[in-house]
Amino acid sequence: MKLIALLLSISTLVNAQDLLKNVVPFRLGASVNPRLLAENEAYRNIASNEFTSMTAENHMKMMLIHPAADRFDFSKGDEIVAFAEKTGKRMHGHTLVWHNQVPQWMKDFQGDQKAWEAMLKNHIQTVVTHYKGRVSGWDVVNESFLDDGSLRPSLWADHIPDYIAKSFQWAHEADPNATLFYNDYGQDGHPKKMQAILDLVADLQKRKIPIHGLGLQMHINVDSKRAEIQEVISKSVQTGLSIHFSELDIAVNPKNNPEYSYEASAQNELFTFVFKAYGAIPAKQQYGITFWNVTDKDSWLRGYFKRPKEYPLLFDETYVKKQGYHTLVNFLQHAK
Ligand code: 9MR
Repeated sequence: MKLIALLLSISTLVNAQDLLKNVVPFRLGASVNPRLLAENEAYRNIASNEFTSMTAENHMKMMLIHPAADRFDFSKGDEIVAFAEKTGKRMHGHTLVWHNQVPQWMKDFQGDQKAWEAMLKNHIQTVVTHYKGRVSGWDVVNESFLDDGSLRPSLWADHIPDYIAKSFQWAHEADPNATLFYNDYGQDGHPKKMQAILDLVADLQKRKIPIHGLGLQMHINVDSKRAEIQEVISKSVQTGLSIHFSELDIAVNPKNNPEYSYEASAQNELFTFVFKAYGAIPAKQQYGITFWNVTDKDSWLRGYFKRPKEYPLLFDETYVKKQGYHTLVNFLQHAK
């Protein structure tokens, strides 16, 4: 009996070593959907077993969490936080201020600058206070720059001068212990956007505005240029801030070819490159790597772009680990 128990514990240990989350020294996350967590056991098991950090894919965004001026709806965000707590994960908050997924009542809002500021401040502080102590970090401001580096026109840019700095300040007042991120995509290939983000960080740091991290979304594809990705990482690391690869996926069929048939090798190599590059970041700046969605089946790229033949993640549509998962684990085990 003792021998069987011993063999069992050895095999658990060996299997545990095969989990990606166990071969990386940083947090490994995924963005999740509360309906799938509640209704789909295979999805829930992967979310539960494979990750050490969670992000709400949609349910902490303005439109869903603040549906009317006088009403917040924390129900789905709370479900995700409860799941994260029950399964021992860190919760990352996404996102307080964005030009997208804004409720109609905000679009219709009327008032002078002071009224707009009070409205946004109330939004940020109510949400951050609700999750205080349960959410470790926040994407405070998301996607404020266009690819050419100019400030993106938005409700916030239109009505609140210096809205980025103010948002960080308000979030910090509500939870001084939260790690506060500026989050964006497409810095690789868009050097002016990257520069605008670096200039923003330098400006905030100079003014002692509390910014602690940069989220590099990493929605990349098999044609993304490694040298550009590496440059973005190096420049971001030089800010001294925490670095989060906050929404990683690697599209294999970016042009939405309906005849596309999945070929894994370029994607596997790029996943390995991304994890290797992240592993080279100083440990104290490693907030973690978060995948955007859990499996190819629930990837936003399939739904949002109506691209059925897209396979951007490490689990396939039957909830099975892909070759890329094993390649990565193998690489990381030997890289140690
Ligand atoms: O994955 C999200 C998708 O379900 C929503 O329809 C979409 C709305 O724009 O937002 C997606 O998530 C985005 C994230 O919040 C910010 N970075 C880009 C992500 C993919 O579009």
